Amino acid sequence: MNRQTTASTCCYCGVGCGVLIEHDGERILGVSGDPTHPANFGKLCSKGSSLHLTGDLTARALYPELRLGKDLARSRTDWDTALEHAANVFADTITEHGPDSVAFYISGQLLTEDYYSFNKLARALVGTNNIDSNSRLCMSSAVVGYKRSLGADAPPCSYEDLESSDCVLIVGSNMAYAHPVLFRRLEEAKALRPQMKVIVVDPRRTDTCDLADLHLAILPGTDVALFHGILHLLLWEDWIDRDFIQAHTEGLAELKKLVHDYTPQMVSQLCGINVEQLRQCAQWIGTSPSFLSLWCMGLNQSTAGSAKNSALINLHLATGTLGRPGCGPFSLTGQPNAMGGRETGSLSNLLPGHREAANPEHRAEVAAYWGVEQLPANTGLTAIELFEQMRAGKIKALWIACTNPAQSLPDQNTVRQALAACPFVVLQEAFRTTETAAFADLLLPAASWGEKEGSVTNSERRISHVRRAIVPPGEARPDWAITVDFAQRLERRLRPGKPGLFAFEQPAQIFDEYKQLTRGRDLDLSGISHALLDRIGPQQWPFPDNAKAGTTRLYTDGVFPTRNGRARFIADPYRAAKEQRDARFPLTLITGRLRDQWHGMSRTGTAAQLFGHVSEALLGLHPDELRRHRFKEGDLVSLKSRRGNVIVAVTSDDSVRPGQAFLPMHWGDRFLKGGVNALTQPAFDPLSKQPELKHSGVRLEAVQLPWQLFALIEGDVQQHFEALRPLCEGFAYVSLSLAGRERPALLIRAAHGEAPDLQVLQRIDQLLGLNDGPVMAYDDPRRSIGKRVKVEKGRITAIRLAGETLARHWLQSLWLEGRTDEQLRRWLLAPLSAPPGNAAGTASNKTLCNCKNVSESAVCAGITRGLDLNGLKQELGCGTQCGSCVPEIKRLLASSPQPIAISL
Ligand SMILES: Nc1nc2c(c(=O)[nH]1)N[C@H]1C(S)=C(S)[C@@H](COP(=O)(O)OP(=O)(O)OC[C@H]3O[C@@H](n4cnc5c(=O)[nH]c(N)nc54)[C@H](O)[C@@H]3O)O[C@H]1N2
Ligand SMILES: Nc1nc2c(c(=O)[nH]1)N[C@H]1C(S)=C(S)[C@@H](COP(=O)(O)OP(=O)(O)OC[C@H]3O[C@@H](n4cnc5c(=O)[nH]c(N)nc54)[C@H](O)[C@@H]3O)O[C@H]1N2
Ligand code: SF4
Ligand SMILES: [Mo]
Repeated sequence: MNRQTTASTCCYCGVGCGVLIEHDGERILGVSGDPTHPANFGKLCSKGSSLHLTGDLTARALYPELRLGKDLARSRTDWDTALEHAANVFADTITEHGPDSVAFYISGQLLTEDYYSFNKLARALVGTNNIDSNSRLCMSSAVVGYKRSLGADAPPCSYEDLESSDCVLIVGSNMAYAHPVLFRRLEEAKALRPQMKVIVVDPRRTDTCDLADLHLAILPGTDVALFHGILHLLLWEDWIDRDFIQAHTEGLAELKKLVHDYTPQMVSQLCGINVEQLRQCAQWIGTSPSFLSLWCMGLNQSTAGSAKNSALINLHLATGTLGRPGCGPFSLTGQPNAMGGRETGSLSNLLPGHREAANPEHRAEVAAYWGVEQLPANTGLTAIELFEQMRAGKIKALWIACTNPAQSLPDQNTVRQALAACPFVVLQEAFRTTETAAFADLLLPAASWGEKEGSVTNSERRISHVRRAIVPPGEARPDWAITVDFAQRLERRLRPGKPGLFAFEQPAQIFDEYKQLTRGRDLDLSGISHALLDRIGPQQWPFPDNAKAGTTRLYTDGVFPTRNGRARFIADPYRAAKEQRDARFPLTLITGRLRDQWHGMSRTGTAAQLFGHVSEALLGLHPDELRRHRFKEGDLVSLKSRRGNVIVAVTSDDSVRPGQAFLPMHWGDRFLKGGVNALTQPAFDPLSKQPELKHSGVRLEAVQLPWQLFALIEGDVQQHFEALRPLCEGFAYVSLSLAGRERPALLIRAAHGEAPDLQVLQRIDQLLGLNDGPVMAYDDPRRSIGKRVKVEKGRITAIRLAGETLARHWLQSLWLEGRTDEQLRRWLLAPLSAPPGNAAGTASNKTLCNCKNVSESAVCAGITRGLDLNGLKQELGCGTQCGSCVPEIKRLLASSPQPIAISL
């Protein structure tokens, strides 16, 4: 076997870590951190280091598939037929209904070259601004924040600022989970300089709080009030930088008038924190020599997202903490190339090179460069508006690439109606398993991580060359190649005889064309090429022609890219989140990320070990809230919002306050019937149009679902998933997950008001292989209770419990340990369903450390034996590789009674 290594980047978060892909040209065999990459210096988190375990080929889209009617199934076709058909439909639609009757919905996970091709296709060839990206759900408030306050969409900082800062404010970001390698860097910096102050502002007590000297658990949505309250104190105490304000800013007078009213008392009440905490926070921000802020979705995903961003930047302007080491407002980008999307202008209101679609001069510049007469002046639809218009029948053809809107957009009932109503939906996807795939008339298989080449920009403006390691599987093709091929075919129909706009054969050519559109602009990267990146490594823009190196920090001279060179204080008043708690919906639902899962889980959901940390969809409620509702751990409840409802199991979670509930964003309809976003709201920020995914008003209702099902089956997980999931459609509650490591298994939990038809159960048994062979079974048809366990070579390989499922944890642990014993036989043959002895209710043991496969119970046992963090690391190995579990181990250490030292 010819083992090789290719240096590339991780395809998950915006930290943009360098990875070394080990492969044989056809298969990826392993990954490790690239020690030379300046984003991570060799480190990877639990997601990055398990990349080679994900991407199960059986879940991949391998061939183009087409259907010619909504009521038909898609069938395999070839690329030529697929793209000719798409070009005909798009051309006919544009001719008949105009260019704005079609739209493109793309993604922050595309490469810069993919983005640029799509953008040129939509604006120059089709002639529409209906091209928006999932970054609308993610970064668009940060884009507006930077532009309004500083004049350009440019994060001014570098990762090294995390190391040199004296005061770091982490607000609306759970870095420990969402940007883990950067969080490791901060942990190390604080260990070296414990005097560094870390403040975390988050309604929940997350793992990120583990590093905090101060945690402000503000009420959801109250950030603007908090920032204004801090500024009020900064002004009052004179903790401001008058020289900086005088020389480099404008607008403080107006803002001063506004924040005058944000007294500590009022702010502490609005935010639900105490005045001392507020004062402490303001003091550290105002008196530390350097101040850095890091933020993410807790600020952006809000109906006040733009105001939150600017109110935070106000604090930097007031204290002059910008443009120097350890300082600045640093927006953490979510997706690996959210930045590239912004740079290439891939939001409906933007154009390449940080230009505006609404600006006639900008349009003329880009049109001239592209060699077309003009670019469209009509306002393009943003994501939420796009799906609303689609539902109303205005969008006749939609092209989706690298995003899963039937999982990730809010108000899924509307979104799914829109997708169903759209006459022609094209989906360019790497995995054929997503929720959106069900709506696709044409499915185009895309090459994915490790299989395609191009470039990405990470949170610190650093561009990396993404290299291909292996050939794409089946007939999958790189995104840019699909887009360019389609564009060439559409060109023949829409611009016959005119010179081609898409003569690209290599991604490097696309990059070279694109970069000229950045020349002379704030992000000037005209000096960068794929070849240069290969020579001198990843670089931070701006990097103009002839530059020797990239730019570490922006605005070091205090000159901002505004009309008069001054940064602007923005005086937006605090506005509460849209859905406040009320009598009908007394809880606020907060959504966010888990440590080991990525979004809709098309990739991470194929690796059983990534379910070890959190194994199923659980709604977190404060213990008091559980008690008030008279729910027990694990009870199924109906969670209702104004838009939809989902049945989900509850768990006790004291990291949220009473009155709040937390549900991870990852569970779409595939893994949890209905999916999280059936509940969330489409209301958006007036400027950024970013929806308020973080907060929705909800209520809990008890449900009577006495008939329960539990099934476990080893083997081809994907095949079982596809066969079994549709059979569960009729049940009120369905939750699927994976478990195990060496022998992965699919797990299903379902519940319903009454027992289903016998045939449904028989079908399920048949698929589980439980109708014949070495199966132990007990059925009590009178009580609709049945248990079946398949034992092969002394090991359990399949389980099905119907009626009730009290023994599921016990059976699952027998399966995991590869154990069968006399107890199992006796239990199986008895009418009793509860597990024997004290095994009752044993919860599944969660994996804390994914890299070293160390369970929570092993860590707890170690703590009881008196081990400290180092002892645990040495003895169990946990936390020694990626470090993602360290905050949690520390929390366990802190919460367990310390062994009493007895001195004699
Ligand atoms: N493991 C993992 N990592 C990821 C991703 C993933 O799917 N999985 N996705 C990537 C992407 S695209 C993104 S955008 C980032 C997201 O990264 P983050 O934004 O850090 O992650 P979230 O968990 O969505 O939200 C962060 C926190 O905001 C808090 N919050 C909610 N409401 C408010 C509020 O009103 N104010 C404040 N101050 N805080 C609030 C939540 O409690 C939550 O802890 O993660 C990236 N990294
Ligand atoms: N409730 C709630 N909802 C949220 C959020 C939240 O915090 N709460 N966060 C929002 C945010 S910040 C984001 S960024 C979105 C993310 O939402 P989505 O964009 O829907 O998330 P993904 O599941 O990452 O979708 C990317 C898709 O691209 C596919 N893919 C992977 N690689 C490739 C490739 O190379 N080419 C192509 N063509 N396809 C590929 C994957 O299989 C996957 O289906 O979710 C948003 N939705
Ligand atoms: S922090 Fe983790 S998920 Fe993010 S880029 Fe690095 S390895 Fe990938
Ligand atoms: Mo995101």
